Amino acid sequence: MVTGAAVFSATPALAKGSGQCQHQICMWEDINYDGDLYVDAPAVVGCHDIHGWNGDNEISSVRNKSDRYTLYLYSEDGCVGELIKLHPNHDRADLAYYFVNDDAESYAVRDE
Ligand SMILES: [Ca+2]
Ligand SMILES: [Ca+2]
Repeated sequence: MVTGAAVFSATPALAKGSGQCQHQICMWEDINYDGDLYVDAPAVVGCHDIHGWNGDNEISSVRNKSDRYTLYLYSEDGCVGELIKLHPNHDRADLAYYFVNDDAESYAVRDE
């Protein structure tokens, strides 16, 4: 696990051109922060929907750019069914590596 994570964490710099987002919580359709940017939102504490038409069950890479808040992804709307947790200033270039690719339907921002 640790070895694989190190390999993935070395790649984000290459995807910088397509991987830009304006706010702190960012989720893309494709791995390596590419494809459609379905979520580009400020880190507001609480439960938030990923849009049901463009976003639900499509998220493949995620960034939590907040230096304070923790991000959780859930398999169902309403923050039900926790998939993965991202500490502040963490990202995941390929959610398939964590067996949660194309599964998220909502997310929560928490002050922990
Ligand atoms: Ca996807
Ligand atoms: Ca949703």
